[in-house]
Amino acid sequence: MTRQGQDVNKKQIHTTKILMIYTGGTIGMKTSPKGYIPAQNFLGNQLSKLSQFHHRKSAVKHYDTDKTVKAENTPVTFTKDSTKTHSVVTSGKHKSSNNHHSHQGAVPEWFFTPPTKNGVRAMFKILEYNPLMDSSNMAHSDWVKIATDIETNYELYDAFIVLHGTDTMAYTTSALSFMLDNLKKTVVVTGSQIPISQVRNDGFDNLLGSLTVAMHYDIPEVCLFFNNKLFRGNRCIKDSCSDLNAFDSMNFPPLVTMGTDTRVEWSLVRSRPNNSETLKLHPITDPHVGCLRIFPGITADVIKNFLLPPMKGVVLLTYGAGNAPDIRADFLKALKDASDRGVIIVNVTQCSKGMVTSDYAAGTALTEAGVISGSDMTCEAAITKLMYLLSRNMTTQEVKRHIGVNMRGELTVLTDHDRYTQNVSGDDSKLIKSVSQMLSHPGDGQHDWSQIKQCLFPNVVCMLASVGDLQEIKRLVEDEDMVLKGMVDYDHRSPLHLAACNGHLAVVKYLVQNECAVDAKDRWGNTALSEAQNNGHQDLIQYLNDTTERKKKVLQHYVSK
Ligand code: ASN
Repeated sequence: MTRQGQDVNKKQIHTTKILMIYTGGTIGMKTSPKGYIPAQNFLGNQLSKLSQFHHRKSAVKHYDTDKTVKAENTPVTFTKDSTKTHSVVTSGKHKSSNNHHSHQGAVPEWFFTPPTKNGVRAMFKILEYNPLMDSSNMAHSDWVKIATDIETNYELYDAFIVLHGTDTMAYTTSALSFMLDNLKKTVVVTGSQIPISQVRNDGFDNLLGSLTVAMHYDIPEVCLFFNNKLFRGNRCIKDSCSDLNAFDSMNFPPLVTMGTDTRVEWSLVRSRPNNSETLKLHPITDPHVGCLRIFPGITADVIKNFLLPPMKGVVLLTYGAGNAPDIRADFLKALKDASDRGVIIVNVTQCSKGMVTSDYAAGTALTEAGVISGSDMTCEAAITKLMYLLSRNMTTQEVKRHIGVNMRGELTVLTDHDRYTQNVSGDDSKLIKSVSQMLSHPGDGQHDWSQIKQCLFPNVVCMLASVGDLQEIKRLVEDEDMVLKGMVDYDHRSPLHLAACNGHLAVVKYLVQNECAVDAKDRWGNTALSEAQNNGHQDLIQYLNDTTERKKKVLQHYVSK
């Protein structure tokens, strides 16, 4: 999965070719009496002076040894009078303005980073849009332009970086994720809160981090890089306009975290499409969607008017786990009338963490009014998904069905296994409630203790599995009639995950024999096998692989009967 190069000492350097699409945003802005403004031909010039982005020695060496680059691209000149036209193919809506004469000095056509310790370096070109934009000016046609530029240059580059303003970045990453179907290359969108032109800035690290990801790893997704983290693009929100840690992905962990080491959560990365087809671009052409945040006292007239034509799809931002006033007949009728007319209404929570569930009657009433659950989608993902689906040639019923489908990793679909494990999990909230009730009514013994036991046991067994105490696990199973099947802790980690992670083969064997599911995934998508692999427990890898194989054979036998 990596593009890891060879040992640098052996001088075998792997070069990753990257197209950097520069749309605007703070990262490349400069100061003016009115505040930061986008400046044409400015960022490339800044980068060319920074050796982490443009290492002249690497560039010269490259041209001395690699003739192919010369052949397939217009030659680079590093002199002031470069007049060569850029060989990037553009979608043509805006002018591309790189490699120009500028009062700032010449900008190289190709930039070369120095090689990393893994023997990998990037060579990249900047495709600068003209005009550069503050991202608050972006419209769906701009997303289509970016997607078209990726599509047009898809075969020429290994990976793509999009430089973008932060204000609407999460909308763009979501929209790109839907439009770019069958994506097999890495697309990283980044920007900054402070321009690179300032002495203290976050643009430098964000850009270098994005380059590091794009040059080393094959992550076939549209991602967003910010403050040392790579997120899935359609899971992010901008949640701070002042912190450098401006983005978060509350319902899905980062794909990559950079500290002194770089940690890639491969089990979370979407698999590369297994086909011989190339990228397919499905442009967003229908912007007739809206977003309505409910609040106490919102009138039915406001809702009715909001849902009038030309509105075709609406993201309804509801309270908590997808709740809305269920005793207000006028409110529900306004939604139902619109839904019956074919307006698609998607339920997304106003909370930044959590998902729409059917736990409350106040949520179920919305379902009865024709509102569809958006699960744990961000508002940005839900809006762009609606636009995308409405732009495809689909019936209303098909659009409705696709809202709940996990198309690009944008939402969580609860499986039966998840639902089952929720009932037997050591969920903290249930535990705390039981303890608090027991403390209030100590005399009421038997009932409270059984509840507490039910909540505590999964956590206790997980702890015992992680320290390898097989004897105590056996005792609990026998004395307490405990069922291990489906047991998980608050991170959906089963005792099997913990035993595998810590290398306890005897415990693992016992748990498997007692129906702990080998293929169960924890909150981050890890299985017992991936835990054993990540921690180098060879005996366990062998055992779990054999078990999986055996299970497959039994299944095949069963199916063929
Ligand atoms: N207004 C800027 C933009 O979105 C904000 C930024 O990039 N930090 O273009």
